[in-house]
Amino acid sequence: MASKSPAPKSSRVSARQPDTRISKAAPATADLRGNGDELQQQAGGSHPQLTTNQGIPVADNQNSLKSGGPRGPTLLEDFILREKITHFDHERIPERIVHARGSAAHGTFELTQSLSQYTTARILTEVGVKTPVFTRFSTVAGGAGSVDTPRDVRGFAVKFYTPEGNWDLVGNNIPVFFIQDAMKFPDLVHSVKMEPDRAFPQAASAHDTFWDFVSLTPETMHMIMWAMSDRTIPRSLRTIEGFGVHTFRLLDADGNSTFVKFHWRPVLGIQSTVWDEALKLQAADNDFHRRDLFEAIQNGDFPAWDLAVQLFTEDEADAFPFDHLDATKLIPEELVPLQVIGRMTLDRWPDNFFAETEQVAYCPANIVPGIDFSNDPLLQGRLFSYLDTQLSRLGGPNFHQIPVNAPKCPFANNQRDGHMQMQIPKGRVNYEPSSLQADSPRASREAGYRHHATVDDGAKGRVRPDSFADHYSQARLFFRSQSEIEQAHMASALVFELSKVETAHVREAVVGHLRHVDADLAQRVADGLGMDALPPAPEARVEAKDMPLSPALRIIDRMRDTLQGRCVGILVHDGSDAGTVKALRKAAEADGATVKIVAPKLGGAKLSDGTRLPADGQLAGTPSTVFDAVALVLSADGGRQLTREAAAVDWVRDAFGHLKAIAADEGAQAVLKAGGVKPDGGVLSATDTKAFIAAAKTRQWAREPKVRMLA
Ligand code: HDD
Repeated sequence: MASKSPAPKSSRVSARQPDTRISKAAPATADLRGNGDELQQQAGGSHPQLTTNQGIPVADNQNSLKSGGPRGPTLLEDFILREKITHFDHERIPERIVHARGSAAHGTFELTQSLSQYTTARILTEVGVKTPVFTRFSTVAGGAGSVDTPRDVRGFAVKFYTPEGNWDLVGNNIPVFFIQDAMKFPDLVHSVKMEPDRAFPQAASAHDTFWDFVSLTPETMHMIMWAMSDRTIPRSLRTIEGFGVHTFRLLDADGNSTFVKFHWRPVLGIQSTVWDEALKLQAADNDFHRRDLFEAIQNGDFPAWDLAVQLFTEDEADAFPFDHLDATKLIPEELVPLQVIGRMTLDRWPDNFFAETEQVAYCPANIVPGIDFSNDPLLQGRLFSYLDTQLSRLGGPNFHQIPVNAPKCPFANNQRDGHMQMQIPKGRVNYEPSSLQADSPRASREAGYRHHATVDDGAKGRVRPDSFADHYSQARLFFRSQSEIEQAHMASALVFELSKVETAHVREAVVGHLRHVDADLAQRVADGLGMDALPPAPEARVEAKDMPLSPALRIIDRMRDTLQGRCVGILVHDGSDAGTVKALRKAAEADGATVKIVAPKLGGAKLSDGTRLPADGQLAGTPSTVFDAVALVLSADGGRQLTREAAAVDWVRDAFGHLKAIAADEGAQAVLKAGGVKPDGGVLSATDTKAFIAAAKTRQWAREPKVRMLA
C-alpha cells in the first residue's frame, strides 16, 4: 500500500520543508492520522475491510493523497480517490421519461381460484402456490425527485417471478387511458411534462400544453373524468386500486381464447384525500406515500390486494356497446362481474432503492404461456416501447441479469456478450441448430410459448376503427355514476386545473367538450371559471349515449369505515391529561390505527401524572395533514399557550377543513376557537373515545359544503 511505496519526489522535497503552521514533522509518505477511525467507534460489530472495487484494502477514507505536505496539491496518482469520484460521477442513470418517481416492495402472490378452464398459465392455475412479486407504484408526470401527492395517475406495476418466466402486469390505478393509439403517446407525455421552454410546472397537469392537447384530442375525455376524480389524490399507495387496463387473452391447452381484464382491489379499501389536503401534503411531507408504505411494511402491517378478473368471450365482446380493444373504454362490473382469484401481499421493503426500485424494468411484453395480447393498438405500441427505453435507461441489453429483473426460474438461450455481461456461458455452442454440445438450450413445442391464432383479414392502413369513435358516452357514464360529493370534487378539480391555463381558447375548448359529457358539469365549470356564457360544443363524431349507471365506479361510498391503514395524531403539551391521552391511544390502536404524538418540542410533554411522553413529531414539522383524524389533549394553560402558535391553530383549522374527526378536551377548546372550528358531528369530546373512533373511521363529508365553495 501507499505506506510501503517509495515517497513521490515532490513529497520528499516538501518533507524537508514542512508546513510549520500545521505540523512540524509532516511525514514523507501516507499519513494515517485523522483517517476517521476515531469517528467510527459507535457502530460496534465487526466491519469488513474497506477496499477499492479491485479489492485493494483502503487505509484512509478521509484524505486524498497529497504531495508536499498536508496543504500540498492532491496527486493524480491517488487511484483510490479517482476510482471513488469516477464511480460517484456515474451514479445516476436516466430517469424514466414517465413514472420516474416510484416506490416499490417485494411480496408474494397466492392464487385462490384456478382459471385452469381458461388458461395453461401456472401462475393462474396452481392454487396455494406463493409466487414472488416485485411491485412498483409511481406517479406519472413528475421527475424522480418530485413529490408524492400531486393530482396524477398512479402506476401500478407488478412483476410476477413465475416458474414459466416473468410476467409483468404494468398497469395504473385507473382502468382506462388517455389515448387509443400508441402513436399519440409521445405527444401526450410531452404535453403533460413541464413545458419545454420554461421547465415548469413540475409534476402537474394544470398547465396550458396539457389542456391544449386534451382539448384537441376528445378521446382523452373519459380518462380526464377519472383524472379529475379523487382517484388521483389517493390517501396512500396501500389504498389504490390497480388495473391492467387492456384486454388480454387467456389461452387453454387447445389454444382457445377467453378475453380477460385484470383488476387489483386493495384489502384496506380505497381511500382518498381532499384536494386542499393533497396540496398541503406536498409541503408537509414530499415522501408521504413512500414513507407510509415503508412504515407499514416495517411495522408488519403488510399491504395486500385481491386480484380479480373479468372474463368474456369474443361473442360477448361483439355485443358490448363499445370496443373492448379501445383502451379508453372500461367494461362496467355490472356488465361483466369481477371474480377474485388471488391475493398479493407486499411484505419486504427493498434492501437498496437504486439496485431494486430504480433498476427494475417492467415490460408489458413480458408474458407467460397461457396469457396473450389482444389487438389493442395502445398495447401493441407498449410491447415495443418498454424494452427500447430500458436499453438506454439501463445501459445495454443485459439488464435482465440485474437481480431484480432476472427470472427466478432457469433461463438459457444463445444470446451472448454485450455491455455488462454478468454470466460466463460455457462451451463452444452459442447457436442453433447445433450438434456439438449435449446441454445447449433447445426450443420445445410442448412447454413453449404459443400465440393465439388470430385471423385478421382487413386492408393495411393508418386507420382508427369506427368502433373507437364514441369519446363521450363512457365519460358521461363515469361522471353520472359518481355520488354528488364526488361530482362536486370533479367539477372543482376541473375549475382548479383550467384556472391555471393561461390561454382562453384552450379553457373554452375544454368546457365545450364537457357539454357532451354532461351539460350540468359544463355549466358548473364555466361558472367556476367565471365565464359569461357557455362556449360552443365541438362537433362530435358520435353523440354521447346514456349507459346504465355503474355505482361500482364511485369511491366515497365504497370506502371502508376503518382505522386500519389510518393514522391518528394526538397533540399534547405540558400538563395534558395522562388518562385521556392513554384512553385515546388505546382505543385507536385497538381498532388498527397507528397513533402518533405531536408536541411543541420533540422531547414531548410532561403529562398531568408527572410522566414525560416523548413526541413522534414536533408540532411545527408535523401538520395535521399527515393524519386521518386528530385529538387535542391540553391543559387550560397549554391550550392558552397554543392559541399563540400558528402551527397549532393551522393544525385544527386544516383538520376541520380536510373533513377529519377532531377530539378535544376542555383545555383544547381555545385552540379550536382560534382555528375557527365549528361544532358538528365530527367534533367530539376527547373523553368520548367511542364516538371519536367511530367518526375517525371516515371523513366528515357532510361538513364539506360548510368549509369549501365547491363548483
Ligand atoms: Fe407506460 C412506464 C403504465 C401506456 C411507454 N408505464 C410505465 C410504468 C407504468 C406504465 C406503471 C412504470 C413502470 C415502472 O414502475 O417502472 N403505460 C402504463 C399504462 C399504459 C401505458 C397503464 C396504458 C394503458 N406507456 C404507455 C404507452 C407507451 C408507454 C402507450 C409507449 C408507446 N411507459 C412507457 C415507457 C416507460 C413506461 C416510456 C417509462 C419507463 C419505462 O417504460 O420503463 O416505456
